[in-house]
Amino acid sequence: MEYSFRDIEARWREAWKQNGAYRVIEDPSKPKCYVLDMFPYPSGAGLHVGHPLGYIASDIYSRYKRLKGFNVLHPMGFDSFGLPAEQYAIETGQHPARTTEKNIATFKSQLDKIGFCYDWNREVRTSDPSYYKWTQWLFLKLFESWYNPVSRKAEPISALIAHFESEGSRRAMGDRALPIFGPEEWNGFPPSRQQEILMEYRLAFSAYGEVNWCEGLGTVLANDEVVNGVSERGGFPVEKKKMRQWYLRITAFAERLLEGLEKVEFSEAMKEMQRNWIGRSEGAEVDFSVMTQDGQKKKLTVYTTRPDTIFGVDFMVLAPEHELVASITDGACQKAVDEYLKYVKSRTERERMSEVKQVTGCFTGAYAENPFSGKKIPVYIAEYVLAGYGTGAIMAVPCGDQRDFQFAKAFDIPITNIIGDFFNGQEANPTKEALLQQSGFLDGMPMSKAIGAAISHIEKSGIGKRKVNYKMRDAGFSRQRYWGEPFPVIWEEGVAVPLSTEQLPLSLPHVDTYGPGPEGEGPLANLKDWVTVNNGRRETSTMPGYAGSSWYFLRYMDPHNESVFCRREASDYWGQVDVYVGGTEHAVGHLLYSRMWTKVFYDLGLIGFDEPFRKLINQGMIQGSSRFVNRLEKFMDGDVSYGEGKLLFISQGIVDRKDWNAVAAYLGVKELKKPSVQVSSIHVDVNMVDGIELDMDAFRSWRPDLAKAEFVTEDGKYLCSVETEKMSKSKFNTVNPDVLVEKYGADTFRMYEMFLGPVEQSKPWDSKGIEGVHRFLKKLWRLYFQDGKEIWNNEAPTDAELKVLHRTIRKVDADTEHFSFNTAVSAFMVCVNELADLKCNKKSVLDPLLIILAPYAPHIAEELWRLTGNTTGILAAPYPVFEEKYLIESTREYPVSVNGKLRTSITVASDAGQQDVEKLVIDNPVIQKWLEGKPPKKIIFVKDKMVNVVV
Ligand code: ANZ
Repeated sequence: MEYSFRDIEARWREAWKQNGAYRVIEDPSKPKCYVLDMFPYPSGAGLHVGHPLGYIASDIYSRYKRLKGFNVLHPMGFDSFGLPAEQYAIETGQHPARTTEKNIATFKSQLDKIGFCYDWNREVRTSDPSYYKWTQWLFLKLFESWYNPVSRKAEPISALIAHFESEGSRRAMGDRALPIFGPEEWNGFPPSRQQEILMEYRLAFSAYGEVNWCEGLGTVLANDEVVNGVSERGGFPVEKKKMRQWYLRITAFAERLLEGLEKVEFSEAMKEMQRNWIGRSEGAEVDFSVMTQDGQKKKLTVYTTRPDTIFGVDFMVLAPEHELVASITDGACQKAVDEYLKYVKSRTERERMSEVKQVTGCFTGAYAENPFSGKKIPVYIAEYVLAGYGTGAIMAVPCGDQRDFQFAKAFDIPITNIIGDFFNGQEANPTKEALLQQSGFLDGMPMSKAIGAAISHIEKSGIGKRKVNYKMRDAGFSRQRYWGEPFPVIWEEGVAVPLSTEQLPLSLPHVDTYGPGPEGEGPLANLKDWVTVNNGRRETSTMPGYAGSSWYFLRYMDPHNESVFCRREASDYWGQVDVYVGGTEHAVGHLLYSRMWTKVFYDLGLIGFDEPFRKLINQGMIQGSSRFVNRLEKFMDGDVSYGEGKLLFISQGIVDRKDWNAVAAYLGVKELKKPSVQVSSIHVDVNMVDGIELDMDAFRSWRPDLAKAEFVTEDGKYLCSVETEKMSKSKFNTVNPDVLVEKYGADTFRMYEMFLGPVEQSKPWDSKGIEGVHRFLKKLWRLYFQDGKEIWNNEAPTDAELKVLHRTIRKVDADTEHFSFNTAVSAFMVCVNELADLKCNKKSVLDPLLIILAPYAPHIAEELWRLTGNTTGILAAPYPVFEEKYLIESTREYPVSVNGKLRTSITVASDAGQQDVEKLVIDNPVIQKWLEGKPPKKIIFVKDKMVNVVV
């Protein structure tokens, strides 16, 4: 019997498929465990070795939990709507549905080769109408809900309507600035006005928002498609344009999203990223007053986290978009202000926030009055104040805030120092420790205390109020694209009317072109017949990528249900995802959205838990190890150029040493005087490099343009340079798992990926070590079969063998539970080496070893398990229980002294007592010599220490 892994693995995979080994059903008699991978976007490029890292980890954990008696849900599916498929369609004319289908088939075949225990019966695809029917349905749930600030819960919009009818708006507003009305007023509003007001409350709502409009491309662009104010593709100018958009009111959940972080096991770094994104800050809104050009006194409200610094305010800054700008600007300043506004329009929000080097702004000619000191202060506009944050206006304190300081310097504004020696005149000091000076009633107070005192004063005197702000914005939920879920709404005279459940799914209609609509809407706008319905027009945007991924973990629980998105009994049984494995790139997008959706569904009673993921494991990135060759661009000696027209590559060592003579020799240059050489470094496919040595023939046949390549080598070898980079097709550093699985088998591949290091760490890929792991599995095989002969047996184990086994069980059990898979792999290697040394071929020892190995190397484990006579699958076996007793040493060496002098040692059973020891001592030939035939006076036995014989 040989370890013919190809045959073994193919056979078992087929058998598992045939007998549905990975089918799971709800089974209340067993505890459940839900292990989930972030489902992939099926890109055209297929999987590289970086992708399966997390999948292997979760697969090991799933199998492990199964062996431990859990009913494990471990599904897989595809996040199959999205931009790349659409982009590809635009370029090639192929329908995204077709390319998506093809890509999924590739992904599945690649995944299957690695031997994952997915229940494919539960596969979901977000672009399937049977799936997005429920995405649309859940969207409508959000649309038909509002956030009640009193109960702090999402509630049906009907409850809000009832509330308006009986009480009016006050208690429903929270601290949002919304229209105030009483019940009579509400009841008197025309229906369209009522709908307008309800839209201000819905959790999925429509409003006018700014999009990146690119006239040149005739389309709306996502933020990351805009670089320095122009389109990434084509370099056309991009400007902000107001368009009707859908949003999710995630800001309503800011506080609960923060609180929820205390209940989940995410890494501290991950939690911090979410907290920063939510960006909670505590402070106050304060009203200053300002005169308009036509002589009216207006309130100018600022948001500040430092009301203690209010006596240090030297000027005010409004966001250029602030509504007061037009009415307060002085005639003399109008031209400058207009020009400045034009400049700001060309800037993205990101640029406005990040570029601090250059201070820009413009004086409006207006003055405001400080409500505390009565001081007159100039009002500016500047891009560093953002319209969308706080109130879009600030009180500027140059001694305490660096941006304000830079602005004051640039615009020559005198600076008031309220912090004494803490301010050095060279830069602002944001300290909270200084004792305040020149600060009226706050004088002498430490700043940290003054914050509270200032707020109390502000509230008491009616010039403002305490205020918590969040950086987070409501999430844009419209894309002017084709390949996404259509919105299940019809616009009837400006009112969004939802489709009924019976009308779902609203299928994505076929289009012939993927270009935008006439006003920059999505491609659906071009389908006149589809858009126009009886009483109105369909929404032509589609939902963003994160719509389908916000709830997919629920659909896996009940994937084929046609009457509900997920039966309550199913979600009650499976509950939260116990372990969620995926990359950190989804830290703030996907994870926050799915957390919000879960909270809404929980509030509405659709599910019974309000955090979707109990524990999150972020697998590290597998980086590519790129290889480069040096192409000769220019070889000059003085004015003479050599090697023109040649495609010449120079081995790395030669370039490193600047050994141009070697190149000269190759080019037939007799004597080199003043060489000047230029080479460029280009990526080569890592698959044709062994270590750093290039396979020159493979290189020549890589591409037709390289067929004539020549090489200046070192000792006949062409050596490449190496760099660690992101693994990507464009860098030619991807390694396809299929190739390694074909060469070494899935078990080796799985174990090797784990062996590379801790799952959560990023690390460069290197195929070299895979041989070692493969040898380990062969060695395991040789414990059973040698030279084609069976050598395993049914003999009873020895203490030493049991000790090796139980030490391994203890380590692998704990390591697997804690996701420390690399150390578990090492433990297996140590164990197999030790058993080989002990010549242990006993089924009684090897069986338990196979069980704990099965999560890691399922195929070989199953094969050996069956070959040694086990009749049921290894996944059904119980996980071996570690027993301490086998690790306890059964005997012990004792030093034996005679009258205090060390004479010999004896081996004593661990549980031996005084009498046993005395007998051993008296029988010992060395001691007998010292006794000279007489009985000893006394034998002193100190357990675990020593024996002393007194003669
Ligand atoms: C006076 C002051 C004095 C401030 C001082 C800071 C330091 P968070 O919420 O932590 O980011 N600010 C308020 N609204 C702004 C906007 N729309 N655009 C840009 N900046 C804005 O910080 C809030 C602080 O950022 C506020 O407190 C305000 O400046 C500024 F020594 O007010 B502060």
